[in-house]
Amino acid sequence: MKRKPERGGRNTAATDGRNTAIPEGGRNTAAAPPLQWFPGHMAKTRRLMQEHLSLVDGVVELRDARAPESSANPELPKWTGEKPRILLLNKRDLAEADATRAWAQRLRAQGAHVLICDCKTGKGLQDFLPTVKKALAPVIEKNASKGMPGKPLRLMVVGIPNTGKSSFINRMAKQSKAAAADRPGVTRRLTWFSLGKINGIPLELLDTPGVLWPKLEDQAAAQRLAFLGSIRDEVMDTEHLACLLLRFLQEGYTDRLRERYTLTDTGGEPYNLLAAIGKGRGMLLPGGETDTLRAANALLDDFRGGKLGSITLERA
Ligand SMILES: Nc1nc2c(ncn2[C@@H]2O[C@H](COP(=O)(O)OP(=O)(O)OP(=O)(O)O)[C@@H](O)[C@H]2O)c(=O)[nH]1
Ligand SMILES: [Mg+2]
Repeated sequence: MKRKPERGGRNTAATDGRNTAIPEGGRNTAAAPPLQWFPGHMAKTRRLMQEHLSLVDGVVELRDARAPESSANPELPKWTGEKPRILLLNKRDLAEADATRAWAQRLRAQGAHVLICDCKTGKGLQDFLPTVKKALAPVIEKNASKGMPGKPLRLMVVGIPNTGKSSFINRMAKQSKAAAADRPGVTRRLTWFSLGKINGIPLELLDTPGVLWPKLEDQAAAQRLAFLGSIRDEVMDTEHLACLLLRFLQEGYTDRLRERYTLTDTGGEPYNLLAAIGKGRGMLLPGGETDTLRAANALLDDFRGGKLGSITLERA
């Protein structure tokens, strides 16, 4: 279910003034604590995933096509070692097609098995089973040579929060069994799903909760993850985040802003632009002041839901 942000609910830090310094002349994009989100359940999942890796033949990693680099977990290569890895650039419908193609090309050149897909509609997933067959050919061969040709193939589905892991499994399993929703941290335990058979060999997928890593050192990447909704909104200053997104949009997507929010001027301080968006939408507080927190939530929801059109945050 889609959340309706409320005052006093989703992050109020920006409005009570405790969490951010408000520079003279209004809020800007300069001040905010570093973005971090590594709650206890992620630390636990990280441990469990490492333990389960010995049980699987390979890994399916989901990344967000809008930020294929920032949405990669840097710890993953260490854990997976030599195991086959299939990379899904998901949410293709929300990213710019030419940019996604360029990313796929670059990642393939590095030796990865890459698919571009939309797990909401299933677009691109017709290539998944053939890719598994190709990526796991050595495993299939090894099992056969050991006299176990029908040994089930097991893949662990991994990725940072909200990249569409559970949606992917639901699409492939052709049934809605894994809980999926438009917020990070929905899946809370490791669960096996059966996918039927490839050439008579059963295929099983392990759904895992989205994990980040203990310290988001690259704060520019962390901001992109926050824009995408992979960091829980409640731990951030929503207005600050919206201002950062506006600053990015001001650099190449002013047409989208003008169109979506019927603005004539899209320049200037992002906070003033945010206020203009709120004002244009009639988002007012009881005293008549513009409700910039509501405007911030609306902008972030619009971006995440593709209402501003397809936008890629980083280029290959
Ligand atoms: N537009 C679009 N939305 C998608 C796509 N794939 C998944 N979603 C949506 O993204 C949101 C997150 O999907 P989930 O499947 O719950 O993601 P997850 O990776 O399992 O998330 P966690 O369990 O929280 O880590 C849901 O609202 C999905 O409907 C896609 O290809 N395009
Ligand atoms: Mg999930």
